[in-house]
Amino acid sequence: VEASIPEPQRDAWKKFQAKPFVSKDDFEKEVVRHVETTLARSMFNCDETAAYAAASLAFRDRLITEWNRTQQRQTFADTKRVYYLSLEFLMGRALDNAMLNVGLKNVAKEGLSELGFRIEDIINQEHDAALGNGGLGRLAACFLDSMASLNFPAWGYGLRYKYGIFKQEIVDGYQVEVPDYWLDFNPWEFPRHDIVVDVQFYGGVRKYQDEDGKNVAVWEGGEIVKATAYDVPIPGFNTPTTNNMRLWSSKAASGEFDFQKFNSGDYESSVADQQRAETISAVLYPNDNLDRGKELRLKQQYFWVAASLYDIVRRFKKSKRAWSEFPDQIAIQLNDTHPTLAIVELQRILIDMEGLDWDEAWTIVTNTFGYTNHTVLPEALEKWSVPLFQNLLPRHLQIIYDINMFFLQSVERKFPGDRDMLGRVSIIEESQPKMVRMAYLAIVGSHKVNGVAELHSDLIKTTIFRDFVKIFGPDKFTNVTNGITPRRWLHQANPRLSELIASKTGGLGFLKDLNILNELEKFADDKEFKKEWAEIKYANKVRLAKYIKSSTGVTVNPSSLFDIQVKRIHEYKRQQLNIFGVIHRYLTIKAMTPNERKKLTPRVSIFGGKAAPGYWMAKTIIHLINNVGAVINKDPDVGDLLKVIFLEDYNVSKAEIITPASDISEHISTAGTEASGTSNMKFVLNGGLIIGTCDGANIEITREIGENNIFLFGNLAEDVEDLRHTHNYGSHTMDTDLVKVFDLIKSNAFGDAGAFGALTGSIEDHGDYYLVSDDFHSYIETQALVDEAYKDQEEWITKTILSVARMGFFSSDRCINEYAEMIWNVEPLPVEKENGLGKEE
Ligand code: GPW
Repeated sequence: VEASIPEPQRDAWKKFQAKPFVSKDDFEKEVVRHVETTLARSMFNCDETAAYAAASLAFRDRLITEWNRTQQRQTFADTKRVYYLSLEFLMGRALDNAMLNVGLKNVAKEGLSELGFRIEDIINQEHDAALGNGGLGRLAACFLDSMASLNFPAWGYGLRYKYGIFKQEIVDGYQVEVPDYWLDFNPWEFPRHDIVVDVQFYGGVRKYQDEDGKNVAVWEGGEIVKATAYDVPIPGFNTPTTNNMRLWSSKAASGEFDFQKFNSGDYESSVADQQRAETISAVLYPNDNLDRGKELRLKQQYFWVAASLYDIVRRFKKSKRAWSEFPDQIAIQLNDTHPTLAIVELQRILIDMEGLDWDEAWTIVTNTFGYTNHTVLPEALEKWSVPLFQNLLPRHLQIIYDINMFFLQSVERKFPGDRDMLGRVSIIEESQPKMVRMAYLAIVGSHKVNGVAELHSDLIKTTIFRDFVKIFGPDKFTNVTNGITPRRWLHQANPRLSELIASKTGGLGFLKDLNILNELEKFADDKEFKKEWAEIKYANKVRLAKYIKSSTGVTVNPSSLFDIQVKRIHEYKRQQLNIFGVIHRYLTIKAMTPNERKKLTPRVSIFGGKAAPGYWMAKTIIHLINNVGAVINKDPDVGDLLKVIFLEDYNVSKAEIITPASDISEHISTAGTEASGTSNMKFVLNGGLIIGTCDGANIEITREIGENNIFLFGNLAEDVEDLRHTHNYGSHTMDTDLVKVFDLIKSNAFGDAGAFGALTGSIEDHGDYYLVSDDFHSYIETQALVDEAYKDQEEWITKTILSVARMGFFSSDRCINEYAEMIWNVEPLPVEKENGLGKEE
């Protein structure tokens, strides 16, 4: 059905087209209208929740108007688009971001104030959109911000989980998980009940030859689940471009429960189908850097990939272009291996549904996809059992076997007789049961593979994907070092710092061209500037201290050195090294005379992060941190010299308060294990220094800001293998200071030591895989250097200014431009400034 309005009537449409508000009065009018109509309330019962809802709806309407125009513009221009497929989008809050990106926060602030509200209180009403675990999901969110801000025609595709990452509560020092039901009221999504895609599962494949002797495969039977689109507008910063994030929600094909069964009294099974279908998009898997191989997860992956590809292909077909032009019009980026089935699904669409031959289809497929790898940890590399696959996606498994056969034939031609090589690179692992190696499938089906920091991209080429470099040549493998959006992580999280920088660099231009920060170098020794700089840091620490007081009851002195480690809890990230270091500091303080203590630098050690619910060792680390805090925080010998804080439920909105308040932050993974890290970038950009290992992006941060401005310690990635070998087959001698720390733990100083036996044992008795003991001495010594350096505040402040000035490289805008040029081959779609775009300075 033609839904387009005929020419003669279009003038009426144009005349009455929605006009986005610009002025304070128009904003207030919209808020009052939403309170009184959409929300059916009035000035007599408008609480902060209602005011948040109305303000958000006012901004959402505005974004949707720009979203519509952006989509029309992009469709009309008909240039190449990017689709970013990610199972996680860790967006955080939308209102503050929307206000800042469209340049109307001050307008909203005054408007809300006239209506009787403080903007901070309204912003704080919002529930985080937490559809992700950690770095990988937040990277996807930063990328969406950059793609919109740079005017790239780009969509994100993901799943609309009913429950995002769980909320963490700490009860008696233990992590307790509480479901995160966030959709109660979500003004930022736009249900598209007209965009529904059928997704098939299970069933079987019937093969036959048609009249022309062509092999035909039909995937039939099984069950159908419906995918409904929910669109979330993504506003660019200071540009009308408003891109789209499309999230799919699952429903039973019938849409309703089975009335037949219901009427015959079979209540339970009448809703069972419906529930089973809705389960697909019900909950985000809470594992970070871990693959558990669960069937429901594979179902999520196919559901999301099939709906997204159907949508992408449908849009392409409207253009009536030849299939061979598909990769000229479309780039699809795979955020890790989670969407790798898209490769198989596109091949299936092209050969089974559209009738292309294999080779023609495969050329299109491989030219369309790019694959980003985010880890070398073996336990995180996805593998699916063949029997499970066979049952759920029988046709896809056949296609994978064909892809593998053609691939292995090409390897055989290149390396005749090398049977070992064939076994090593086969997409099918010949184990019991056989497994599909998703990373290998992603490599074979993409034209580019990238890692996320230089060290990591080198490591994948020399370790896990070595053979593939030999097979495809080195040019297929590249690096795109991660970045962060300075809009959220500087302008939004640290408004005062942003304002100061703007005042010295000629406005907010640095938020779109972060290299402008360079101009700050000339203020690194400027007395006045340093004073303002230090005041802002102090104010941010006061803000965090207040938050610590209100959430934990512990009073911390904002003049202390704030030492922060916030990230998912994982043995490889080594929060255990940090807490053992804290215990060592405690022992040192206890052994000192009161006079000696006076020379110490007071420190607050702040931790935050979630453990995967099934990850016992990570939960043990949380337990230890809390118990150590409980003892130290009330020890009168220690007082303000040391406080230990565990902040509950670390998430994006809390990161916005925590990040600007660090003096030092910890990025201390075992060398070679953290692919990149991105919070390292956030902390430095906010005027904090870091202590870190030579791992991930720490190395490039050092190169950019200078080695005098970072505290590096520990063994290098190239030495890890040998050290592990020595632990297991040579002699394993424990660091003597660490032994003292363990002795204190074992004396039940922090509660029943039995609770921590597995943790200390993993280091003393079970090979110390993460090199905690090997790096302990170097860590302690380097922390002592931090204490010393902090005493010279003048020098410290200069270091932080120089560091910020040199962080331009780590903007996610730089990152997106690299993807666009090296991998996607797409160009931005320039826009003229249109009506309604305020630019606040
Ligand atoms: F295992 N990352 C993450 F590679 O946050 F899939 N979750 C994950 O499951 C994985 C990676 C995966 C992180 C990396 O650990 C971090 O080093 C990196 O900065 C981030 O992805 C973004 O690239």
